[in-house]
Amino acid sequence: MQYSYVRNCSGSNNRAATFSPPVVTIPIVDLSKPDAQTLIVKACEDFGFFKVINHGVPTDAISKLEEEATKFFSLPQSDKENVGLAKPFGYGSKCIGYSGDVGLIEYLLVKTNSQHTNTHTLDKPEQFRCALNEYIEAMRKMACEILELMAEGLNIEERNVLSKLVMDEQSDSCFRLNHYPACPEITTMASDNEKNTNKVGFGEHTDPQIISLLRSNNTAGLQIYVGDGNWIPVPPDHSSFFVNVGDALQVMTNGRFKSVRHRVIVDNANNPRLSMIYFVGPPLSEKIAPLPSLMLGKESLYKEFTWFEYKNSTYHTKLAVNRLIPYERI
Ligand code: GA4
Repeated sequence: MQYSYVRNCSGSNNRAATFSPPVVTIPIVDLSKPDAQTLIVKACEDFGFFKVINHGVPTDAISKLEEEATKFFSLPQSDKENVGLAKPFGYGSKCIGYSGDVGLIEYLLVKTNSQHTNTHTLDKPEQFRCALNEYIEAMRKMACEILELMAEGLNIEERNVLSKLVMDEQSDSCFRLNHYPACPEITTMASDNEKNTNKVGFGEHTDPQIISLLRSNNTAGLQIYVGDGNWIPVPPDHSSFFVNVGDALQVMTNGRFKSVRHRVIVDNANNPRLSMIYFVGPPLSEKIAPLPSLMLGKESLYKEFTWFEYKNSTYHTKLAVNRLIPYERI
């Protein structure tokens, strides 16, 4: 079957072309199986992206937060804004970051080492805060497990070389709730590419952190870039998690793992999309450099930098920019 597909979405040529998209199966890692570590490493090398099943996160923690988030996003605009506008933490609507990116989205971005969200204007702030804390704790646990499996899969003796960054009290992790309102069908004669441009929920980007753990309701929208102009829709699965490799992990593995370019296209005529993402960031003072045990005489592809430096530079870029380029050794 021929599909009308969009080529070169990440830059140069935005003309639509008709061709068969590659058949890409998103890797699935069953955390309860002994081959999990091998599959994780392969998925991070091939896509920088995989789906996790049998994760052990209590269904109750997920549904409680989903319920609270749904209540929050259905509040009057002024109540949502009263929790504090995103700078970068807080409530944001349409505007993402400081460089003029916009999307069909509203969100709540919070730090995870101390709950900075001012929820006093909410009807039941305690309920929301508890649900957030319980969920974030479950994410921290899962992030540790995945990072330890990664280290094992990479044959690194120090099993906690990555997971210790999450456990560190100074870990600079954060969490975001994204709400993409249902968007009525665009009924113009626009090409698929134009329609995609009109319906950007969250523009294409890579995550700057180590890994990100994403869970959404059953509404589609997430797409990953697999090269050669091909964007692959990720079928939603509300009972699983999706893991993104971030820029920091790409550097720590000296380019062996790929930080995945992804975006959200809002194509949901009836159902809003709700996603919850935990971003695993190292302490601000942490040097981001290839792990010595992976180098064995090899040259680093990157100049050394701290997470503080990288994060700062990140906040002054547009979403779509490849933020690692200035740190590449030529
Ligand atoms: C992308 C990953 C996380 O959502 C985020 C985003 C951050 C923001 O929304 O404030 C950024 C974006 C993200 C990367 C480039 C900059 C910063 C918006 C933006 C344009 C919270 C993060 O850490 O980086």
